[in-house]
Amino acid sequence: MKAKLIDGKAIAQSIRDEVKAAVDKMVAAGRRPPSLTVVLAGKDPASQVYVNSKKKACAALGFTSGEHLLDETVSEAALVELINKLNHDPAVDGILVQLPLPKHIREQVILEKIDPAKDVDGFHPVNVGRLVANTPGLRPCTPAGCIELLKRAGVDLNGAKAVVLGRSNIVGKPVAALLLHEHCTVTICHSRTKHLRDIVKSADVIIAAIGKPNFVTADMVKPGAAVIDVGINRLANKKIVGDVDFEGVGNVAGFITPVPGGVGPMTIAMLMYNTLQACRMRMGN
Ligand code: BQF
Repeated sequence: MKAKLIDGKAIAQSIRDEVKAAVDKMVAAGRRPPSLTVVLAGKDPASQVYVNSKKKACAALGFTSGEHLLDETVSEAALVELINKLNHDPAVDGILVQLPLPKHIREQVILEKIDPAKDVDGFHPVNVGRLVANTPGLRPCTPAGCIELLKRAGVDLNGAKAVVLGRSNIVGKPVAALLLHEHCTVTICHSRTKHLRDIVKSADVIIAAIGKPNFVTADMVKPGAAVIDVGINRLANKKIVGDVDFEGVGNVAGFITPVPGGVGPMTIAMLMYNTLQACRMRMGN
């Protein structure tokens, strides 16, 4: 492999160390630590793993955490009622509703009920507006993690051509906005894009968030490009792979993230960072 490996696990650990240092200072000054409450409806095994990682991360940083495990048949009204209660609870800094929600619940209805000041996933329309306007607010964790990986690996974003593969509200659209604010020239490609391979080949920075194993191959990558793989795909043999052909692309790219151990750990680290920020903002600094 020619590319420099961007170690998401190590970078996520340094961010968690920075957050922990800030929490230790708060507590030494006599204040309570940040607190995160996670709401999980149903028993999706991947969601259960994610919720447990978030609880573990809270404990390791000295945050307090709460958990509401609801039956998958929970009504939209009952979920809204719980969120209202958490919105009004002064001991709760961050509220995270684990996605995906059961199919009978409208995700957008629920996300709009969360107090924007406690919206540590950054999905409330108010925080989406702040993201697009580039004003202070809580940023979505996975997109923010992608930017931190690029910056801490020393990738020069100023004037770079960035191509985002995928146009979801959770990754593609917000990461494109963040790259724009870092002064990239940004193109979003999706399933209807014409000449996608040529567009990707022109990129200095590639963010792959489409959910197709081995979608990005070496012939689509400009030599020296930085490749961030957001994909999490489970193959028939149970192996987890990203959207990028890691072996092939690793011989052409300048920087590449692995899966697992790339963007995934950053999502959790940025959630901890957002919870600290939400706590500080609510305490008035
Ligand atoms: C790693 C997520 C899709 C849908 C809902 C570390 C995570 C994943 C991978 C993790 C994700 C993905 C999370 C690795 C949280 C990231 O070592 O590669 C951590 O826990 N994630 C989620 O909460 O909801 C999702 C992906």
